[in-house]
Amino acid sequence: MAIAAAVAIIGCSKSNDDGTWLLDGSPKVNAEVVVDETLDLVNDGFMIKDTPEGRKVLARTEIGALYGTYALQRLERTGQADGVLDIKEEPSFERRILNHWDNLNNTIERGYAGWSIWHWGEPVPVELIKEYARLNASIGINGSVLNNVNATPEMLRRDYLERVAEIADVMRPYGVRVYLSVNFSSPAALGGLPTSDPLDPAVQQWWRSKAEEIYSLIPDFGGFLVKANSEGLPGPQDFSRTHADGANMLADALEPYDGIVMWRAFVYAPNSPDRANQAYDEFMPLDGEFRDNVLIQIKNGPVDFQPREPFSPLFGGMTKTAMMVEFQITQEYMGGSNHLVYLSTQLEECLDSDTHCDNEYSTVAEITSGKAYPEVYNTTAIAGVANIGRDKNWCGHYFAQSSWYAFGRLAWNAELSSEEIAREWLQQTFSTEPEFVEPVLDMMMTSRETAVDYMMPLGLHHIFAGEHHYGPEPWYEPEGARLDWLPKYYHQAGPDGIGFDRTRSGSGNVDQYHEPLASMYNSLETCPEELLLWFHHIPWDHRMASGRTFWDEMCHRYDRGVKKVREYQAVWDAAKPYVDEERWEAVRAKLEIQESDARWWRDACVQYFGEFSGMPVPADVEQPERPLEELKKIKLNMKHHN
Ligand code: GCV
Repeated sequence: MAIAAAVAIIGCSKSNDDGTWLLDGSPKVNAEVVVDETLDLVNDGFMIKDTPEGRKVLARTEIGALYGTYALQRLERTGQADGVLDIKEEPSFERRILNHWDNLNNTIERGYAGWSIWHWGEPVPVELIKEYARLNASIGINGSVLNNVNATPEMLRRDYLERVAEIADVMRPYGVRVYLSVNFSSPAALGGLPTSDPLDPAVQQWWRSKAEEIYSLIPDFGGFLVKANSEGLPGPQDFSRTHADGANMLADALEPYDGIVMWRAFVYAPNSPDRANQAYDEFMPLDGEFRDNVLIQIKNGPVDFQPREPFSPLFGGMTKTAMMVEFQITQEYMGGSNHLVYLSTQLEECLDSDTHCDNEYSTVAEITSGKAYPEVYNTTAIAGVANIGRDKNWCGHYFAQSSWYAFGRLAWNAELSSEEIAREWLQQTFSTEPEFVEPVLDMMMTSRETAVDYMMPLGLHHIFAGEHHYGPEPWYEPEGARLDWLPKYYHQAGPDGIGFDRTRSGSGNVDQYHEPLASMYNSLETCPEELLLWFHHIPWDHRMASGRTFWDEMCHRYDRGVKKVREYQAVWDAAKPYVDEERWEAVRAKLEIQESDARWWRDACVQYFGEFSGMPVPADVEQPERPLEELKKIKLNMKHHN
């Protein structure tokens, strides 16, 4: 297999007027590339060395050589290649995977950048997919789940599999393997069997034959991603079997081909007293019961990709089962492709979280990269829900590319800092001028906290509009709705205060964490302020570290968020000389929307919650512009389920 010749870096992508991409063509690195299978390198690692014979990129595999070439190019472009280089890099996670929530009709669930790049039902867009694969290779991403976890059984139909094989052929030279999401009732729905019971021999045989068929078409097929018994999707529990029964049956079918099963822990039953408790409650009893080629794919937080959540307690809990983190790069809960939110700091916060499990290696990154329990991890993986579509700039917002980029970089090296990732992205994308880089870097680095402030400060969560998860609707309560899909389930606002009591006198969720976290979260005195309403129900007049009452503090945070977006607008205005007109104007226009949305959030939330607190918006913050009744009438046309 030839190494893919062209080198491009996500940051260098730039659209022209007819919607095609001007990608930087060939590698401009000045080095000899050597592939040597005897080198002491893990996986697709590489070395960059200055030797008496000149600069060399050394790798054990061709893909490793490709990664090394991209890495050198990055160093050159960011002005870091001038000294003597002696670099060795090996990936933190073996499988670095994008999850596309793309449907076979080319829509994308929670996608904000246009239709699916796979162009289902149309000729395979070879050049587009090559570019996509090349961008991924430039940051080390080596897997794509092509279809939505809300998977239709049709995905496994022969004609679609042939199509998947064509896509796999295009991506293979760039080291990107394909995976598929599967629907658990495929044997019945697609295969015509009377059941999809995982313990039924005919069902097991159906999956074995399907695996054989897939591997005959795609010899390096990665494996299955499964959402089962979650949000109405079928699963083993429909047959009174466990998640382990279901996952293991699929794992056995894939095992002869080294395929893996990524079994999601995103499960929650309607009307449970605390949704945050459920994944842990369901999966902990199954710890150790999964096959070696199963990984439990767990969202970073226990509920659902909220602007801020604590890490999922499962990461510290399971010691006999391989786990992987799932992040959401698409901004379902952070302004779609309209808001500038650099997600790297959120990813880093989770990866660096110390679970305090009983092991020398206890952070989420250390556990899921297999350091803590190496005997349990046959392979390691990390996933990000893609924010990619057919839009000219791939992600709908030029800065949303930075989150895709950061996911890849952190998946490759979980120890990188968000700041160095942002800096290199800016330098490659826009300009290396410090007058540009430093203020824009600061904007990126604070952007997630800013979004938390103007949407859900101090541990608030899931108070989104029921229909679209874009704007605020803390009052949303249609008749007959499922309780845990209502904002009030999460904010619990009343005259006595606000917040979800997950302490020992509430849902007890704190005890899913190891000490000292459990007691720290449990106590109002020691719970970090940014998670206060996640763990506590707080009286409105509770005194905060700032000396303000809780109510005043909350209003200040909302207002701070709005003001910060205005600062970003000024930063971007000053950045004009360094950015081409098209991209500058596109980002400017999006910041204008973001500022208006931030006001919408602030004004809706302070007025709505003010009805419970009975307290006025403090005089030293900007007063709401539009009355609550007017804001309640806003209905966006962005339909999708829950
Ligand atoms: C793909 C949330 C989203 C759903 C998504 C689900 C999941 O509930 O709103 O769109 O479904 O998470 O991760 O499975």
